[in-house]
Amino acid sequence: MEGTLVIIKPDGVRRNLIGRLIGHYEQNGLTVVGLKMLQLDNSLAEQHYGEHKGKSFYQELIAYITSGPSVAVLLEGRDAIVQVRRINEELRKSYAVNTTQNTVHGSDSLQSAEREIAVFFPEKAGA
Ligand SMILES: Nc1nc2c(ncn2[C@@H]2O[C@H](COP(=O)(O)OP(=O)(O)O)[C@@H](O)[C@H]2O)c(=O)[nH]1
Ligand SMILES: [Mg+2]
Repeated sequence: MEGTLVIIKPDGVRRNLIGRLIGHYEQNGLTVVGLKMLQLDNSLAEQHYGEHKGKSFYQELIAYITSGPSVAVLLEGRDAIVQVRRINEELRKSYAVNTTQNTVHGSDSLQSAEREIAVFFPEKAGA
């Protein structure tokens, strides 16, 4: 079983999409094994999005992701990382507000998943 991190971003929470979004992952055979609502502060946002530091959209991204509560979801399943990236493409087509406010995050590789799970679910990391 593979683990991956999803974040329901502030625009998804604000528009009451949490249940619907998580439903898509569950309907595709993925299992929720961790779930927490939190508002990212600057330090956590910079830890999560550090790879983008210096890019033109970085300040906007940090301001947005800290603008309201998010929901971190730890999902498990066969090929969970690739599956979630595919599901997120479809979800963004339906729900994204714009390039920044794109509703969902998903880990993009095994290395990212391990790093991100350790950031948001330290109690479950390395499982
Ligand atoms: N305004 C703006 N935001 C961006 C752009 N590229 C990425 N973002 C935001 O930054 C996040 C992280 O970017 P990236 O890791 O490349 O995309 P992801 O892995 O598909 O989420 C995206 O989900 C968007 O919220 C861009 O060109 N312009
Ligand atoms: Mg990314």
